[in-house]
Amino acid sequence: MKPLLYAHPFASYCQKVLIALYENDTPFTYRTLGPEDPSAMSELEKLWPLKKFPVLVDDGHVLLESSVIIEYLLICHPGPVRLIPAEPKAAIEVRMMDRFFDNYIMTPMQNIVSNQLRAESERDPKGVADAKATLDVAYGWLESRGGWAATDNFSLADCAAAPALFYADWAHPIGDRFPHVRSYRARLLARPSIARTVDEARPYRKLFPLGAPDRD
Ligand SMILES: N[C@@H](CCC(=O)N[C@@H](CS)C(=O)NCC(=O)O)C(=O)O
Repeated sequence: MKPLLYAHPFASYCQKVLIALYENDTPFTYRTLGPEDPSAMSELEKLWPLKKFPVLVDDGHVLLESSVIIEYLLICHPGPVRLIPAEPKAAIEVRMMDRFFDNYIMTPMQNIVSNQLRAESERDPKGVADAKATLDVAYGWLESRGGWAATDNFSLADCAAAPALFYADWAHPIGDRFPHVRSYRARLLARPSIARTVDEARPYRKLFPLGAPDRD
């Protein structure tokens, strides 16, 4: 049986896992979440009451959390692209950067986006200002490291970075003072597995509450 992935093409954490699947050409069944098929969301809720996605079901196991799902795939459905280096210290660096992209790029980006989805009376301008400030510090820290990899040693951290930087640049543009981060984002978007996730999400851009920019 192929693994079953509950996901939506426009959702950033789902793209993170889809990139890993596409990198290794891993066969899987895509259970698309969305209003067109409410039964998929009911199934997801039974598996994971918090209804966060992606969720992977494989061989009787329910896997939560994008990073854990990717680690699981590397063990149970390995392919030519290792995504986590065998060398332990290099693996720690990759996991650290994965946490960086999730916690300090993806999270503030999601905060800005979810604020915009709320009713006007429930919006939180201070929360948005804080999220933008966090993004600027995070962009600056990444800039000081020269961006990240996106090379032949493509990794879990690049899987996390791609959707995080993709949407963060829409929510709070990566300014000219961060040229390494901008070029890293462009390198990521040129990679076939990532370009594929961007293309698959294109029909849903109208869902982006800030208005998707006419680029990328
Ligand atoms: N830490 C989780 C985050 C998952 C997450 O926030 N997913 C979003 C979609 S990108 C979601 O479930 N949104 C719906 C919701 O929050 O109810 C992971 O790494 O998988």
